[in-house]
Amino acid sequence: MKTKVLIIGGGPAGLLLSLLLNKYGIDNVVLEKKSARHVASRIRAGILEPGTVKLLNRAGVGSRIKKEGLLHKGFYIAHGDKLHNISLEKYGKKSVTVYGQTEVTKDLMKKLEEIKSNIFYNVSNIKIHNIGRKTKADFLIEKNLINISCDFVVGCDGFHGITKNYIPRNIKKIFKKEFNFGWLGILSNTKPISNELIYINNKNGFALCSMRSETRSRYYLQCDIDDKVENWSDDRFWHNLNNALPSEIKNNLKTGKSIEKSIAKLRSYVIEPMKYKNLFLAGDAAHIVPPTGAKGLNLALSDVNILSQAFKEYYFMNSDIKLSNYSDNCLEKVWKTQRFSTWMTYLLHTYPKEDTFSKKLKQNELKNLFYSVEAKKILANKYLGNF
Ligand code: RFL
Ligand code: PHB
Repeated sequence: MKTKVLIIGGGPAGLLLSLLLNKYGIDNVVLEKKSARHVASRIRAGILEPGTVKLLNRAGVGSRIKKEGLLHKGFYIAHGDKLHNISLEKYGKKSVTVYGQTEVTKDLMKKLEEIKSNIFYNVSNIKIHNIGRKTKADFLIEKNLINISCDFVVGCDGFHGITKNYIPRNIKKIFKKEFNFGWLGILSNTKPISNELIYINNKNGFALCSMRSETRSRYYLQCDIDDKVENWSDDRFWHNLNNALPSEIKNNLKTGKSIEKSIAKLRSYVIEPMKYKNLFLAGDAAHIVPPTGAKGLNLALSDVNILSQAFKEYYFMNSDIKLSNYSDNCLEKVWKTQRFSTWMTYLLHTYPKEDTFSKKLKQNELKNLFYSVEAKKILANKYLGNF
């Protein structure tokens, strides 16, 4: 087999890259480790920035987002039993769209199937050879060994992928920070507590009331780093969430059986550079941000947008300038996003062993946010993706 761009990983980043390259007429192949069914059922992100919606529209997968996505003109921060509204419309003149990553993934898979693009699922043992020139890869599908040669390899294989290991140790720099806590998330077919998201900071730590539709809710609670899902019955979850809510909305909480429950450890991670010879990294393969600002998916798709344009310029305008600048271009936004997501995480969580001085500083910063128009303007614009 032969292709121009070999994409490892068929999550949202890999699928969108494939779709954009197909749109430009650039031959590509996607290799995904899991089954199509598994990929289409993972529960992850929920918030799309306006720029991400525009990009998905341009790729031809915007119609269901337009029909089913919920436009949110703002969100709330709850602190000290009070709800404070952060208006995206007033301070940033735009809205975010609530539309699950699961649905984005399904839309991309459907479109790629329609155009008969080359995606292989259940692939294992991918090995890449000769990075730089005459690059080849081999992989297994149901015990069959398949060889493929390509011009470029793109690692869209997420945080646990293999492609980043092909950047030599003396070239790559890794910047990482583990937060000493996680998010316990549940999904339930219950009416959301509010028509806008509520980020909560109170004495028990962080909680988040989010949603996937008008009848499906997504809630999170801060948990210990090594807590286990088995420790959390639905009743315990609803009880603790209820305790975290400001009094004025406690009565609105509709509880029910959870249809998914999982724990995500919070971490920040960046690899520099995001390219090595003809190998490029995009999305979670190159960077992880803590989920507090809802940025991971948006950032992953932004990388892919930049990379697809660089390939277009390479194949149709005979220029590799954008490919050469890919890493620097992406990293600028990556670090701005890290700064925002780390700040939002710091502001809204209770850190283990936080001293009273740090707690006071945090309360003061939250107060400043609620009463300063300038501070709200900055937050609203960053939440909208205007860095
Ligand atoms: P993915 O989605 O991890 O996809 C990687 C794909 O690569 C495959 N793979 C391999 N394939 C072949 N060979 C191998 N050796 C492979 N190893 C792995 C995997 O099976 C998978 O299909 O990365 P991608 O595409 O870069 O997408 C990134 C996003 O998934 C991620 O950034 C977001 O989910 C982060 N995130 C959020 N982002 C937002 O923009 N808004 C949000 O509201 C938001 N909420 C969240 C989040 C992440 C969370 N968790 C789970 C940490 C909420 C949570 C709880
Ligand atoms: C979600 O709905 O999963 C979600 C929403 C906002 C965040 C993170 C996750 O900041």
